[in-house]
Order: sequence, then C-alpha cells, then structure tokens
Amino acid sequence: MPHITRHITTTCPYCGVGCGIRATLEGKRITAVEGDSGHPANYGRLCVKGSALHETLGEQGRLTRPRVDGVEVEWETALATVAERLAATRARHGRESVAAYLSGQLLTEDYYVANKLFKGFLGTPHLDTNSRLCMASAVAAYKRSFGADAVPCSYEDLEEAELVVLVGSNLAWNHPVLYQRLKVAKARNPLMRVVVIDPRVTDSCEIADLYLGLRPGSDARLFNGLLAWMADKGRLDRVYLARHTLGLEEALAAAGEDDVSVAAVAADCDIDPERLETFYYWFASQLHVVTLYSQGVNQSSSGTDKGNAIINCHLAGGKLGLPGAGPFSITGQPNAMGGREVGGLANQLAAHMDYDSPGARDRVTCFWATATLTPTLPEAPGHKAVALFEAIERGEVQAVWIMATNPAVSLPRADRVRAALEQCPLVIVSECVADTDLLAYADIVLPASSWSEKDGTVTNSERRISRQRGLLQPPGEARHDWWIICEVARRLGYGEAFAYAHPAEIFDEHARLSGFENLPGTPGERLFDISGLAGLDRAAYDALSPTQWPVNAAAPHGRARLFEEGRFATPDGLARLVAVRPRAPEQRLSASRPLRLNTGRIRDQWHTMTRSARAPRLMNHRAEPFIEVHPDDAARLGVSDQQLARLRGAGGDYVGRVRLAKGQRRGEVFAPMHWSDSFSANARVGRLLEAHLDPVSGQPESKHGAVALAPLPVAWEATLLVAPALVGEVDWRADTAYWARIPLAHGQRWQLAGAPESADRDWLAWAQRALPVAAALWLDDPDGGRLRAAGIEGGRLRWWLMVGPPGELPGLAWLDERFAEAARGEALSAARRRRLLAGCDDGAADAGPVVCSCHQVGRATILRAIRDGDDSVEALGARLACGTQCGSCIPELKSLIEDTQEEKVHERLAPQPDVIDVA
Ligand SMILES: Nc1nc2c(c(=O)[nH]1)N[C@H]1C(S)=C(S)[C@@H](COP(=O)(O)OP(=O)(O)OC[C@H]3O[C@@H](n4cnc5c(=O)[nH]c(N)nc54)[C@H](O)[C@@H]3O)O[C@H]1N2
Ligand SMILES: Nc1nc2c(c(=O)[nH]1)N[C@H]1C(S)=C(S)[C@@H](COP(=O)(O)OP(=O)(O)OC[C@H]3O[C@@H](n4cnc5c(=O)[nH]c(N)nc54)[C@H](O)[C@@H]3O)O[C@H]1N2
Ligand code: SF4
Ligand SMILES: [Mo]
Repeated sequence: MPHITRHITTTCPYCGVGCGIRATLEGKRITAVEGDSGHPANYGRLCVKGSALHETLGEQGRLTRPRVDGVEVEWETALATVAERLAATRARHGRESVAAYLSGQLLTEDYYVANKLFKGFLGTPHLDTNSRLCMASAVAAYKRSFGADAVPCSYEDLEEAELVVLVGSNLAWNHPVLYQRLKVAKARNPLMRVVVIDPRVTDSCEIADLYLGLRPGSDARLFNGLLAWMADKGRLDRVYLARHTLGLEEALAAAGEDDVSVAAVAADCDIDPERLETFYYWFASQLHVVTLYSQGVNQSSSGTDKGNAIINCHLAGGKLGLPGAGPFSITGQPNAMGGREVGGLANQLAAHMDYDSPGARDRVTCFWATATLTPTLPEAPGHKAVALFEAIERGEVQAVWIMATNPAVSLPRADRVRAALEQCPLVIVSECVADTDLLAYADIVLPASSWSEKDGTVTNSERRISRQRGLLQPPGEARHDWWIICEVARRLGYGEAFAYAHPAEIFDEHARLSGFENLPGTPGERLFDISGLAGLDRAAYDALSPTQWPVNAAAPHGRARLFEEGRFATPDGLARLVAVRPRAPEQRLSASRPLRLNTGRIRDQWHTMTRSARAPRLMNHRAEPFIEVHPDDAARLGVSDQQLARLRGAGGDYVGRVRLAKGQRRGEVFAPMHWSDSFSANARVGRLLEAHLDPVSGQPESKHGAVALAPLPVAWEATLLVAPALVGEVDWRADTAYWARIPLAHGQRWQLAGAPESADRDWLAWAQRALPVAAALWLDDPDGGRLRAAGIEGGRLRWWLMVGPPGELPGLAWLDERFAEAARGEALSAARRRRLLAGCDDGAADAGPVVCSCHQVGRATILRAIRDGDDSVEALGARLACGTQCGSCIPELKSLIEDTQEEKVHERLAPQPDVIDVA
C-alpha cells in the first residue's frame, strides 16, 4: 500500500533564528524538509543544518530505555526511583540540596513544568540553565537599561536599517538565515552599510563595508569611546535623552575616566584610528542603526557592561523604538528566549518576575497555590550555573537533574565539573542520544523524545513564539520531557498541580500566569504578557501561528517593536544609561600561557554534535578538531598548516589540527567548542578555560582563555575507514596520540596519529592483527612511511587504511559508496577492486573535501571549474550548483576564487583589511 504523504509545518530545533520548516512525512518517516515560506523568520529559507534535519533522525544511536544505576528498567521503576531519591535527599539534607540544570533547547512547556516543580514545589532556588553560558549578560544589560529583559527589535529592523553593526557575532555561520536576509537587504539598498567588530576575520565579513579587528575584550572601551565622541561632536539626541532616559552624565563621566580621544581608544582597542573614527561617524550620523551582538560580547567577565555600553549609545542617539533601529541581542538556542520567559534562570522566579520584583513571590505562590505546602517558594535567588556545580563539588547540592545540556563539555573547567558530578550522590540525566560524555556520570538516565517527536512552543530571537510539532512517535520507550517531569511530580505528591494531559494545557497556564495581576500602571506590571494566548483549546494551540509577544488586550496580534513610545519597564518609565568602566579579561596571559584563546562555533555543527553529526554531510566542512593560528605565530612556534598541535590551558590540554588563518590576530588562537570525548581523544575546549565570571550576570568568560601552543610530536598519521559492523570489534585507538571519529554516510572514518615511541610500527602487520578481516590488497612503502591497504570479505569492502599525511587522502565519497554497496550485499566489480587503493575510478578526477554541503560539491571540483574560467559565485553555481541552496558556502567559494588569484589574498585576510570591498 502506498504511504500517505503529508506536509506539516514546524520549527527548526537549532539556532535562535527559529526558522519555520515544512516537513514531508511519508508513512512514519520524514523524507524531506524545506523552509516554510509562510514563516516570518525565514520566508522559506533554511541553512544547511536545517535542511539536513531529516538526515539526523532515526532510532540508531538514540536512548530508548530508562536506566537506574546502570540497569535498564521500566518507566514505573525509573520514575518512582527519581521521586524517592529526590524526596529522600531533600528530607535528609534540606530543600537546597536538590537542584536542576536546564537548557535553552527544552520547549517552553518542558521548561515551565520543571521550573514550577523545582522552585514552586520542591522549594529549591537552585534551578539554572545553560543559557547562563549564552545570553545571561545580555539579559542583565537589558534589565539594567530597560527595566525588563526585552529584546526591542525584529528581524525586519535588520533589513530596514541604514547601518548594521555586528559585534561579536559570526552571523554568517551561526544565524545563517538572518545573515542571508541581511545580505539580500544590503544588495537591495546600496546605501546600507555593515560593520563587523570581531577580533577575527569571519565569513560574516563577506558583506562588511568596514571591519574592526579589535583587541579581544575591548568592546566596552570602544563603545564608551563612541558615547564620548557623540557628546563631543554634538551628536547626542538631547530631546530623547531628556524625555526618556536617566544617567547620561554618569555614563559620560565613567567613559571619561579614560582618555576618550580617538587615538587613545584606538590604541587600547588596537584598531587603526581612522577606521575607528569612520565607524563613530557612521554610527552617529544614522538614525536607523541596529547593533546586533552575540557571544563575543556576552561570554566575557564584563559582558553585562559591554551590553550596556552598546545600549547607552543607542539611547544617547535615540536609535531605538523605530523601524530599523535598536540594540539587538541575538539569541543562540532555539528556545533561549522561552526559558527566560518561564523563569528558567536561577535569579528569576517565573514569567519575568524576579525575587525582588514587588509582590512577585506572593503572586506566584498564589497562582501556583503552593501556599498550603511546606516548603514553599524559595526566598532568594539560587546558584547560577558555575556556582551550582561548585555547590555540587562542595557537597551542598546532593542531587541534580540535568536536562538537554552537556555541562561535562560546555562549562568552563569542564574536568572539575566532571569530578563534581562523579562524587555527587544523585545525578539524573534526561537525554535523547545514547552516546554523550555526560551519561557516564548519570545514576539515572531518562530517555527523552527529540525534535520531530516533541510538541510545544519555542520563542526565537525576535520574541516570536512558534510551534514545534510532534510528527513522529518517539523511538522505544523515549518520552516527552514535560511528561517525565509531571510524572515525577505526581509521585512526589503534587499530582494535582501537574495534572496536564497535553502541552496545550501547560501553555495555557503559562499564558495565564503571564497576565496574572499584570495591570498597566500597577507594581505588578510586566512587559512579558501573553495573556492574549490563554484559553486556546487543543485545536487552536495546534494551529497557533508565529506571534511576537506581548500578546494582550493592548496588542492582540503581538508587537514587532518595543518602546516605540519611549516608555520603558522601569518604575518611572525612563531608560537608564549605565556607567561603564571597561575592564580587561580576567584570565591573564602569562609566560607559560602567552596566547589568547578564542572559542566558538563552526558553520555546520551544533554544540556537542550529538545531533548534527548524525548527518554525515555536515561533518565534511570541518571534519576534525582544529586550532586557527596566524601564520607568523605558527612559524614562530614551529607548527605548520594541517599539522597536529597541542594547546595547554588552565585545566588541561586540547589537541587539534592547525589551520593557518591570516584573519586571526597575532598572539591569538581560535578553537571550536564542538568536540567531546565521543568524537576525539582530547579536544574539549571547556577544560582549557578558567571559570571567570561576570559579576552581574554570572556568565563565564568563554571567549578569553590563556593557552600555550606547541606541535604534537607524532611519528605517523593514518586514516582508517571501516564498515559500521566493525566498529566496536577492535579498539584501534589503543596506543594513539590522537584520534578523531568522523561519521560517513555509510562507513566510519577514523583519523589516527601515533607518538614517536610507536615509530617502528609495522602497519601491515598491525592491520592483519588488529582488524578482524585480513588485508586483501596493499601497497607498502615502509621507507617513505606510506601504506595503503584494504580488507575485503566476500568480495565486499570492510576496511580501508592509509598511513601517511591526511593531505594525501582522496575525496572519500567514492570509498564510502563502496561501503554502501557492501551493505546492499553487492560485491566489488573487478575494475573497482583494482582502483580500491587509489580511492577513485580510473581516469576520474578527485572531488576533494566537500565545500558545498547542500549539493556535496568538493573543493577540487570547484578549483578546477575556477581555473576553467568560472571564476564567480554565479558561474560556479550555474555549473556545479554549489552555493545555490542555503548559500552558507558562498564566502568560502569567494575565498577559493580569490585564492586562485594569489595576489589578492593578502589584502583580504590581513587582520585589519582596509575597507572590505566585495564588489
Ligand atoms: N552553526 C552553529 N550555529 C549556532 C550554534 C552552533 O553550535 N553552531 N549555536 C547557537 C548558539 S547556542 C549561540 S549562543 C550562537 C552564538 O553565535 P555567535 O555569537 O555568532 O558565535 P561564536 O562563534 O561563539 O562567537 C561569535 C564571535 O565572537 C568573536 N569574539 C571573540 N571574542 C570577542 C571580543 O572580545 N569582542 C568581540 N567583538 N568579538 C569577539 C569570535 O571571534 C566569534 O567570531 O550560535 C547559535 N548558532
Ligand atoms: N568554550 C566555550 N564553551 C561554550 C560556548 C563557547 O562559545 N565556548 N558556548 C556556550 C553556549 S552559548 C551554549 S548555548 C552551550 C551549549 O552547550 P550544551 O547545552 O552543553 O550543548 P548541546 O550539545 O546543545 O547539549 C544539549 C544536549 O541535549 C540533548 N537534547 C537535545 N534535545 C533534547 C530534548 O528535547 N530533550 C532532552 N532531554 N535532551 C535533548 C542533546 O542530545 C545534547 O546532548 O555551550 C556553552 N559553552
Ligand atoms: S538558520 Fe537556524 S533556525 Fe534557521 S534553519 Fe538554520 S539552524 Fe535552523
Ligand atoms: Mo548559546
């Protein structure tokens, strides 16, 4: 019987752009995804991660059974054990001995019930979230200025602006669809200018008119300088300041404690003064300015001040509350905003009410009807993420429930976090993937449903609430996070307060709480109000169309822009300029760790790669952990391109492959945050970093580590490709100095390297011994340190080994196709068997590593086309289709085009390119 094909719209589970997706469902499978043309976040666009979503699904690798103390159990036992042990811990050690650590990847409904259970019913304030590592500083800065955590802007503002300033945001890679929107808007409006402020030249510079490659951590100085410059040049909006703000004099005085001449600011920020003043001039002379900022601002020990230094300049110029204007903190996770709305941060209570908001405790107590319970709502804020794990380390917190985040990788001082979890008596982990570093520390493992199975809402960076819809059944015994929490609550005796039959009922309660005693002009007034969405029945909830909050009587259809009337959420309605005194990063460089470590993201992977690495094509862009180094530093330190090297940081080491990057400042290196022990031997950046915190927000300084760099001594390097069935049979990682696991579509790739002691390894003998299938073909050149060999069984490829530098690898698609054949039971043809060691068909040209993930177009193929004269992005697209789908590889295509025109390359990537001219 043919399957029925259906199309259902939902929302992407990755970044905070929150793109709408139209999924094609055939029977019980999602066979395709495309952008939802009706969704106002993306109007049909998707980036490469979003468009590979259907390739990440399937039962393989999922957690499907609950486990207690390492033993698989029924749900009944698991839930009862969680409830019993939580209750026992609280009874024995007090309510503050239990804690939860949540994630901006939970849905609002999951988040709401977790917050309600822990703060409202277990009575512990210690519930925090990974958003602490992400945008806690942006939240704190908005609150200090506006009196509420409210992002004033919409995506449209980016398109309507005359000047867009990207500060510490690599939008092209991390919010790709928004970047594409900006790029199109800029092409349409020749007057629009884009400025990029980032210590490293990123792909986002592709559309920049001006690039400021500042000294890491000097953003507050730069924006204080701007405020002082505006005052000096008579560019303040005195009327706006007088009517709508307080604090200008104090902010100017604080800025003025340093020398605010352009020359002095430029020297401190290590930027060319003329360029700095150009930026100041552009900013001051446009009203329609959007400053979009992200982790380069937030992940700092002075992130809150940096946010305020930016907001100060917008207030001082009256550049907000208008189309195309405002300080726009872009959020990272799909539901970072939803978490803020329910009160998922330890310093919040619920629904934008803090412990110190007037009447808030009573209001929440009354709404949740917890007054009759002991214990009742906590009195003061709980531990923020880093402090929470310190409390676990000290034994004050004895039980922690971690959901949808991986603190064993993503927190600074990650090894100490591991040690703390190791000795914590009760660690409960809700997770959907079977193989994560955190699971090793879990006493109780709860299998959660995942994207495409979950049902609920998320809020994107522009305050837009959208539905994620459940399209598939969770595999095995996996259950929804909200259900798991409510079932535990019931077993703790709070059944009545958690008697929800569907997420729609939770959303309704959340919406009602947001409107509860929320009256204009009263002390209870809160900006976050979605009472207009209360009372939706199941059908209306299912049909909910994307809406920007607030949604209430005053704004029944939501609001695109906040503060249009110049009235803020402070008691007097006035915004505050905040006095900011710039501070250098807390982590100091030293003789033993002289390099500044910058960490962040790559285009095709999501965080610890638990989901994105399931789509093999997403592994192609950066297959191994790496370290970006300026060529001068590399020469000085004796490392070369593609060589393996070691970083030494505060809490341990990191090994990755060197990538020479002229866009990197001298004295600074960049390493990705994505690799965990599941993917490489020693490539967790979290262990390199000290936990220096922002004093206001508690956000750690993840962008400013201090490290030493040295080559990793290795005697050999090898690439091993194996059929999936062989994985787990032998541990080829034994005796290696380095390994990385790289999923392919059909086989699995392992990069291996050995220490000098293992130099005389007889590779062929090793392969015969170590691999379960004997070598059938080989080409051995021991003197040259090279070997290629393959294991064939029943005429089918089982493994393929190359000893030698990975630079000599053929493109691996051809070999991977042989594993696909083998899986289908097909034997190698005689011709292919002959070509097996070469790794490509006779006479065929090698495609090289993939650049365009959407159409799987390789670097070598692109370079050949460029040399043939197709030397524009358009021509390449017409010939090879690369860059024509999501567009994320266009900057890379451009750089390949430029690389082939040797002389241009220096200008483009010099750390301080003049004006980046993309024409
Ligand atoms: N592909 C992909 N996209 C993602 C994610 C992902 O994992 N992968 N994660 C999502 C999440 S949760 C988040 S929070 C966002 C983050 O999105 P971004 O903030 O854009 O990401 P990062 O790469 O962490 O850092 C941004 C930039 O800050 C710069 N930077 C470092 N130090 C400084 C400094 O002192 N000053 C300035 N001005 N800049 C500095 C870095 O060089 C880097 O280019 O991305 C989201 N989108
Ligand atoms: N050095 C350094 N460290 C950083 C950063 C940095 O830039 N540099 N960035 C920080 C930032 S901004 C962030 S947001 C964090 C991200 O760091 P983490 O939150 O630790 O990373 P993820 O890999 O997203 O972890 C989410 C986990 O939840 C699981 N999961 C996914 N969906 C669900 C679900 O619906 N339910 C349940 N129960 N589980 C689910 C996933 O499989 C995964 O294991 O890292 C932070 N750490
Ligand atoms: S831009 Fe973000 S939300 Fe949109 S498809 Fe890509 S990852 Fe998903
Ligand atoms: Mo994030």
